[in-house]
Amino acid sequence: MVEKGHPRYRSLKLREKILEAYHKGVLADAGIIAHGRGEAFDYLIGEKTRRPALRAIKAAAALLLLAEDPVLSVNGNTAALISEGIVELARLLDAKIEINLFHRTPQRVKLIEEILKRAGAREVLGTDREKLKHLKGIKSPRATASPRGIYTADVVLVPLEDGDRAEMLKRAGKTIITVDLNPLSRTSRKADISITDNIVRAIPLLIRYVKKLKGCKRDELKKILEGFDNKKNLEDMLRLIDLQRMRKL
Ligand code: PTJ
Repeated sequence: MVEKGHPRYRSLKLREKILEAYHKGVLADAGIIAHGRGEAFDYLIGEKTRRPALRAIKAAAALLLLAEDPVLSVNGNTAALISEGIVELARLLDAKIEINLFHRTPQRVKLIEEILKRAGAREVLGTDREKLKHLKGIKSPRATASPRGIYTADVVLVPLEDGDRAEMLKRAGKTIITVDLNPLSRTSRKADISITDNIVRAIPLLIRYVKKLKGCKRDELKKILEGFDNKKNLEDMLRLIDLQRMRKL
């Protein structure tokens, strides 16, 4: 039982959630390690949404609203931490939700589908009832996609994504948004928009921005996107976790 006054209260509560999901079989073994890596980066950024992340969230909201066929990709960690948020975001954007697992097993697909349905999802793509296709003929188990989802999507939100998969999505011509606490990861560097923030903070903020920008004209949304530079934004984020400077604090 974590005490509310504990300085790591929120972080420890997330750990409990992750461990519970792991014991239920929702998470891949590697999901725990990935969470630990995320925790370390979260600690370094001060466990709060920093300005560059907010800029990326605003740009992501604009891009998702401009998209013709947006898809929200869900893996084990995302389902364990923020399934209700994903479902609400999909509803606001009229986007599809697709299960996309790096360590895919029929049992995990089933459990994640149940979680998403319980969270209110009407339809979940990427299950074993569908015949998945390979992105642009890339014959890799990392390149599978639902023919009605990621395969035909123009914009894909892929939180906590593995670098190989992110590369394949780019090779298949997708515009990708990621949420990844590690600004140095291959995924953060490959993505068109990288939100360096904890997914439990980023998705509610993304929902807020989508609601705020929903009434904007396409030109206004395009202007927001034009003013966003992902490389510069990642550099700004890295400067925030400059350890040399932190030591002097
Ligand atoms: O459920 P599966 O089978 O699809 O597997 C999912 C994992 C996460 C195991 C798989 O995609 C993987 O191995 O990912 P990586 O390569 O470890 O990358 C995950 C990234 O997410 C790392 O850069 C972490 O720092 C980051 N991360 C972890 N937890 C969070 C996070 N980013 C944002 N919010 C978090 N809560």
